[in-house]
Amino acid sequence: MANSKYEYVRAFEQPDCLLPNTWIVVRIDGRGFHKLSAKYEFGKPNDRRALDLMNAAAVGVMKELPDLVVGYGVSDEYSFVFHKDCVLFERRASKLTTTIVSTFTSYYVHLWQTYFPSTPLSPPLPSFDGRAVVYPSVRNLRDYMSWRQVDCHINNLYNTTFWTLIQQGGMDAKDAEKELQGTLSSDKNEILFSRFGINYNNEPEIFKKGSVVFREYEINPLVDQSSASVAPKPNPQFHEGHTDSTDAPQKLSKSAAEKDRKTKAKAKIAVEHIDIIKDDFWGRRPWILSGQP
Ligand code: DGT
Ligand code: MG
Ligand code: MG
Ligand code: MG
Ligand code: MG
Repeated sequence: MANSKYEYVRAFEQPDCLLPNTWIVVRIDGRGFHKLSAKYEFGKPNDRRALDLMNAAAVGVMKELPDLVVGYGVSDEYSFVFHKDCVLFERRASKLTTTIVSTFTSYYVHLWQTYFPSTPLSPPLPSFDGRAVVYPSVRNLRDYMSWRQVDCHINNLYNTTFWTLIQQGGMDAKDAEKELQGTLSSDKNEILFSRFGINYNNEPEIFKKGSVVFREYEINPLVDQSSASVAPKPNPQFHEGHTDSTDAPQKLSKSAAEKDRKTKAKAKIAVEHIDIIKDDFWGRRPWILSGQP
């Protein structure tokens, strides 16, 4: 690019690179989805079509960004995790976040018709905000994921009971809210069961647990879960010079990186509604945290 007298303005651009060697989580959230869910008459408290659409958009994001290792979605939000060794866009927060937000939004709008064939979109169109947060350890990252899944459970139990009191119990919103004030989980389970014959455990997993998206390879049933889930094993494909005793970002040799890229591109993206709090999920899929297929 030719020099011009205007070029000095470039110095106004501030760097926003995220701390190296940390897990990057980009969480996006639907803007004004309270209103949007009313406009398109989403089922209450959960609309299966809306959740399936969120998941389909997340699969699109995972396909386009092979640096992502896992995602977790609930309600109108999705968290996407970049591996700690990721160097995409020099780890610039704004580039990572805006790329995810716009890719997700594009898929969401593009796929809308598939999930809501009889309700075409009209302005104001769906949009999402996003933020990037870094977590320095696997423990912190897993606690973040657990936090979102516990949130899903707490909100879903509340919302399920609230809407059952209204839809089947004939209460208005104010009375239902009053009824639930100060109740524990066990009280809500009891209300559902004794008054409405609903066993909360039998509610759909997608509502109770949210959705986790990840690249699927052959599952390993015999993995020692305690070690695999907390400390990913080093991969023999790594160039020499990388030793376990340093915390330097792991760098693949060129041929290994190419193979890695191909394997990731070919991998099926799985969407599951399972527990991600316990070790089992991570232990059986060591490639998620190791970042290597
Ligand atoms: P925001 O994020 O500050 O722009 O505002 P909202 O309205 O998006 O609020 P948020 O993100 O805290 O809460 C999500 C809203 O979306 C909440 O009002 C419930 C609604 N929503 C999400 N999924 C469903 C669904 O499956 N069914 C129904 N009926 N509503 C849903
Ligand atoms: Mg928000
Ligand atoms: Mg929202
Ligand atoms: Mg939300
Ligand atoms: Mg450009």
